[in-house]
Amino acid sequence: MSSNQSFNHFLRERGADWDVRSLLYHIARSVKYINFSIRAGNTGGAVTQNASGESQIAMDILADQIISKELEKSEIAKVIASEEQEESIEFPSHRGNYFVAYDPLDGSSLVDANLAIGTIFGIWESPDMIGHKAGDGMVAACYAVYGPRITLTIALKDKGCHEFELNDVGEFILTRADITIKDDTTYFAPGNLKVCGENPKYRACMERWLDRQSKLRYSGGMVPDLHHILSKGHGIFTYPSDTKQPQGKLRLLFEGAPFAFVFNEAKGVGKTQEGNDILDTIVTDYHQNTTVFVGSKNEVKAVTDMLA
Ligand code: AHM
Ligand code: MG
Repeated sequence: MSSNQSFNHFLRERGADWDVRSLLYHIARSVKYINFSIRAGNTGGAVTQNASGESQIAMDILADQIISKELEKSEIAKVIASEEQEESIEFPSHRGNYFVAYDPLDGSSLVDANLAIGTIFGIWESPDMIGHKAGDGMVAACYAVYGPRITLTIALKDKGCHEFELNDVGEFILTRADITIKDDTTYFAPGNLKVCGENPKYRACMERWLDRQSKLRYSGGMVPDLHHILSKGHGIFTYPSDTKQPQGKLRLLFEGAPFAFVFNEAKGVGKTQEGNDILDTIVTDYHQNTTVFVGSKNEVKAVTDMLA
């Protein structure tokens, strides 16, 4: 689709309320700054560790700072939580009451290889998530893909899933409205393949895809891998648990829930390995992990049934 519709104009027409649009405005600004930094900045190796004990590169830290500053400026986010910071940050003076969780630079280990990476955001109306289902009060989710083109895909509660692209004057322009995905697929993106060594059921899923001559589309970056599914209109991404990571590797609030929300709005699904809705998981910790099975409905059901 070609259009000249700016994302703010489009979202206003879709009835997104002012606070959410204002948060998204600041999120879009942070995505532009992160993009500049990736193109011009330090893409070097590990410098430190994050809250989950994983390696951070300088870009992880810079992206995190860019986003927290922008969300502070918004005066609408009351509490923010980042994959790169152990503690959430509260802004008691902010007039808004929103909670924003974000992964500043997902797939940052791919930066040196010049593969596509992304940023993920979830937005909730209530500032306190602990003890609630991950989907309770969730009003929006979005993610940016830093690839040959820079895209921002935004899903709003009951208002669909839409893609915008950064143009050469720094505006996000609508490229695809109302993205939907089909129930069946011929694409697969199998994360954590090493699980095949310890879990014969996951190996059986692999063999099923090979027998069906499904097409492998896996980059190692969750954001571009899931954007592939939404762009092609079908697919499945899987990231099961293993003995070292019994709850999975990916984070519930920073990765699993935002994408489950996006896929629900696109008529797909986001499930755990047990076949439950990711958005029904009770939040006990901002950094808790989840297994992730997202994409085309029938395919996710077939695979989670096989793993049961
Ligand atoms: P990150 O948030 O530390 O970048 O980790 C998340 C990434 C996902 O993008 C990707 O799907 C997954 O880790 C791949 O992990 P692995 O290569 O360890 O299986
Ligand atoms: Mg991540």
